[in-house]
Amino acid sequence: MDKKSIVLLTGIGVAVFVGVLALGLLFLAPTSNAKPNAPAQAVAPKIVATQVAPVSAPTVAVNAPAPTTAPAVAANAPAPTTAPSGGMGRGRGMAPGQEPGGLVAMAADGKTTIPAPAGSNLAANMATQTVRDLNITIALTPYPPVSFQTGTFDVTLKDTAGKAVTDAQISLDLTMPGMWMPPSKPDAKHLGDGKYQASARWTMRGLWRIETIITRGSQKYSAFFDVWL
Ligand SMILES: [Cu+2]
Repeated sequence: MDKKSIVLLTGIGVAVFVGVLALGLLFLAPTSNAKPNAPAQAVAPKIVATQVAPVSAPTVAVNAPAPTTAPAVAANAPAPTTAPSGGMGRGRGMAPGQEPGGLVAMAADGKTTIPAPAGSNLAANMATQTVRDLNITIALTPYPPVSFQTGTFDVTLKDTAGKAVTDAQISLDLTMPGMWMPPSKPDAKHLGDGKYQASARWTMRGLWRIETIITRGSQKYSAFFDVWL
């Protein structure tokens, strides 16, 4: 055989090999997902929401697309009108797909929730904590927050005597404990009387951490709040 035919034969060999491989893949691929000839119903997206749904909330199998990027969150479940009154389970330890909301104040370790002070009777969209001589209260609107919508963050600052703190600079740092997210650090504007306001878009469902970064003179404060949406 001359060089030319060897090259030609090798070429054909490779082509046949690739062809067989492609064919194999073609047959294998559909079986791993769904049977191509199965009736349409069988192909219907099975949302595997490993979730103990509250009886009242309809188990909505949601927006099927893109299971590769989106976590299996059974979303858009209507918000409970009344939030659980206790600190139990609010925000912490909830599996994806469990009830939205659950705003809690978090300690700086990012793990310990700070229960609302006894008798404070805060609305569900509010949480509060004291860092040194500052009491920081946050209120989220709408509540529970809605993904892909802009949320409003109202921060109220008081000193330990209950007097409004009007001379602070506040910015927020919104992160997700579970993953890296593009930075979202809106500044808050002082509306007067120790009430500051910022807004930012919730770019994703899941557990969010809101850090309120407060500068007052030479003093710096950080207060964390977690919320599910
Ligand atoms: Cu995220």
